[in-house]
Amino acid sequence: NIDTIIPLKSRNIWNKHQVKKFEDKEGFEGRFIGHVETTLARSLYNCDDLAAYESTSLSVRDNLIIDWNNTQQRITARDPKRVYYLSLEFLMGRALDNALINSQAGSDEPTSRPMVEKSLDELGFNLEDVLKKEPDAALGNGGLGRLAACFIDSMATQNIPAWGYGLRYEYGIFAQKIIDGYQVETPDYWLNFGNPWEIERNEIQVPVTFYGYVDRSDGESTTLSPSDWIGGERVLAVAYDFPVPGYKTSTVNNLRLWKAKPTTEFDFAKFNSGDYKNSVDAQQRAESITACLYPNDNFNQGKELRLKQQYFWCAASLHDIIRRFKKTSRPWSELPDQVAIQLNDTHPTLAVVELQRVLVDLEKLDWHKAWSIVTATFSYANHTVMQEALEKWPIGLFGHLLPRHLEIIYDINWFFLQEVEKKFPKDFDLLSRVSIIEECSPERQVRMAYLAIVGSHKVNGVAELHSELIKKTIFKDFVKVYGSQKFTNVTNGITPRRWLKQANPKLAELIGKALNDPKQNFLLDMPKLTELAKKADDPEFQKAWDLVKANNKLQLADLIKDTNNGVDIIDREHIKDTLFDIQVKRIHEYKRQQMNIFGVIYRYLAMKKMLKEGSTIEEVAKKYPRKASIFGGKSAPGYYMAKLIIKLINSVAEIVNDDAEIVDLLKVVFIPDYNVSKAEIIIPASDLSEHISTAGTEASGTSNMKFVMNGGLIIGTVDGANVEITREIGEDNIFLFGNLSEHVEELRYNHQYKKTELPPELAQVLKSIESGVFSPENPNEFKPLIDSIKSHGDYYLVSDDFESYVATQELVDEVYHTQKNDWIKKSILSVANIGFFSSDRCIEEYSETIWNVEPVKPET
Ligand code: B1H
Ligand code: IMP
Repeated sequence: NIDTIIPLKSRNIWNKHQVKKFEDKEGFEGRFIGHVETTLARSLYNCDDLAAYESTSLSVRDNLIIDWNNTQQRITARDPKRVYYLSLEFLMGRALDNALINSQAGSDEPTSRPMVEKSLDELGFNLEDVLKKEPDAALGNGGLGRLAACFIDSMATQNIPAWGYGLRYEYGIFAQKIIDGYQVETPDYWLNFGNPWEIERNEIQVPVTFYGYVDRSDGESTTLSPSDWIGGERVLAVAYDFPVPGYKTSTVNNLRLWKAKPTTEFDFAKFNSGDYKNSVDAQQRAESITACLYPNDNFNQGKELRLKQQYFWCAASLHDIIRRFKKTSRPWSELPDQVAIQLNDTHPTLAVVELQRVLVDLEKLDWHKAWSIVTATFSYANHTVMQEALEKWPIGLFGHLLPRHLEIIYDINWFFLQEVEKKFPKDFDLLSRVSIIEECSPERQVRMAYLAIVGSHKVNGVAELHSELIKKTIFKDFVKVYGSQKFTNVTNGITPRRWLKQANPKLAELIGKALNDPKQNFLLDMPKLTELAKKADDPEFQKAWDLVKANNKLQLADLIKDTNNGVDIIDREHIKDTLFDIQVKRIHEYKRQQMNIFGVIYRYLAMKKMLKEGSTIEEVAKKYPRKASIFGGKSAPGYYMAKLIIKLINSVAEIVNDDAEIVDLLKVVFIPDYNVSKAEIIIPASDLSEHISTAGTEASGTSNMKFVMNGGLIIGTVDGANVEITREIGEDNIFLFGNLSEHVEELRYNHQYKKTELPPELAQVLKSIESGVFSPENPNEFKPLIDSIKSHGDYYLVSDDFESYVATQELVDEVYHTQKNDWIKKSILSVANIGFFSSDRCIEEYSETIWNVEPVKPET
């Protein structure tokens, strides 16, 4: 249609100067130097690593933008159904290396990465050093945000017409410093040097309104008819676009993040009263909406600013989605044929209400017609059953900020409860249990998860166990009301481009060779890895496999040295026979880092006891061979117990690492400031990783998949995706232990109402902590951790699982140190069968069973 609007003359000039992608070294160098000299206004004489990073990124970005334009035009022309993935978190990490790996049109041309590497080398730069200049885009807390990042990679790779929508926080998740063993948070001002990956769209500004009142002065209208919301505060949402390149395709999708800024409207009332300063201040406050990511994982803090963030983002995104839909002049009834909106947890649930408001108040649709369009458009993924994470908003706070939306929620609830009452007459208990409004003191609350269920056509959990659990627990009554077809499962996955090829290039190469696939097309079809199983017993292949792991462990040793003021903790001479036992994830009592560190203490005490009773160090080494226990992860700033766990780990490290008696047989490390870039170094270096949550608490976990994809084995509980990982790779290749989720309730009951004994292993550990072995100056320091087990009901069941945990760790030692070939074989077989956990498979499942969308492939 462009061709008919634009005059031939203009089109000819445009075509003559068509902007082209660089395709070879020459082309790259031209772009690179051009950007250094004009965009950065620097020169040959002051081009440092930072400038090289910026200029390389801008050059690669130019290529991506050309593909982005083509992708968007193609999609506009074909006008297919599109997906909008709404997530308050996108934990992207660095972009440049990923763009270099992904951005190559055909599957046969050499990857652009080696070419750029060579070019930079000749220009006097080292690619690895240049890559390190990029700050992490850490706009997320943990698994939920990283899942969003993996999903948009897979959607682009599979040519799904999809956009991500989120917030452009000025500050990402805080940077973690460890001072005297304690976590200290410092702000993450990631935009300090600007950001070459974002395209500021100053032309796209959406006004968003808060507060105010609903005007019903006509006396005619009801809450169900078009209503006038007279807003109080107004801010603008400005779009920032981030290109999302697919792997081995020219599709480049878009991630649109919104930034809040003041309107240029002028408050005359304030000005006339001489209050100029205050009217400027009020405007300035607009920017605070997108200043900062809430740093809580699996925890709902309930702050007004968070609700403001949510509405700001939902209103701006929906406005954009609707504007695009309207360009095609279709009737509203076709919206669900053109648009699928995916809610990443309940955080974007206001979008449901906002769409209903737009349809009823602004577009004047009949309430019920509007509502059937809304529910056909949305789908909701639940990510947690943790009570403290479930979003609820006090109606006072809610109605003050969004008065019209609260009315709409009451009406949604009213019709929903009528439906329920029709099906289950007089079941008043059921009605109050499923009501979107919780009647509780001191104040009624809006239950966002219930609103998300009622407003969606599908609800899914993120691993089989979790999806079954939500049907039996938190959403049980909704299964009764809707039947179970509305509830489904899509097991999480991870992108093998970042988590195998980028993080572990040597392993990807080795696999490519073994599969006779040097171009690494298996990264698009991970179930192909099963072919690897044939090589599991091949001694040559085992040796090569082990060598890759040893090198990755050396790289992690370098990182550990860097973060430890240049002091080596890991003995490089013995790297191959030191078991790297790693637990990196957010610090949370339910993830049970405390159980891990108790296990380390148990081991240390047992070693000391042997020595004391006259064993030689060789004898000790036989029972407790070399091991490095490595931890990493952030605690929410206000989470006291999690912070105490970090301190305990660091206190134990100090004592154990300095104990000359045990001569390097055991090392304990806490790596500060765990983030995506560090994960890319840490994960490929693991022999064993820990996924030991109390059964039924971890919805899925995704790092478990990353570790296995990199040839690490798992010690884990029967929880989240561990269950399906076991099914895929075989139970011989995973170390499972602990109580099952169906017993958790009873065990908790026992702790509360019956006398339970501590297992002797744990009693011994707790005694040593209480006696001040790890905190001589303050023996009481860790008392709250001990009390939570001994006196407060041991909610996370550490005492119930500790014996089997310790016993399983001893089995791990035995296999690793006495049956190394067997260990390597397990490692190869695990990788061979991890294909199911590619996020490409997730996107196929969502596309077919929830979104009903199809790929739009580029012409070849
Ligand atoms: C997960 C969260 C989460 N589940 C609230 N829920 C938040 C909840 O800021 N908040 O208020 C932030 C995050 N995060 C994680 O999602 C699960 O714990 C993991 O098990 C799961 O793998 C991941 C992705 O599905
Ligand atoms: P939007 O869908 O209006 O947000 O546009 C996103 C991008 O898609 C634009 O910047 C264009 O690159 C492309 N696009 C949108 N509409 C058209 C069109 O009518 N013809 C060609 N390209 C379009």
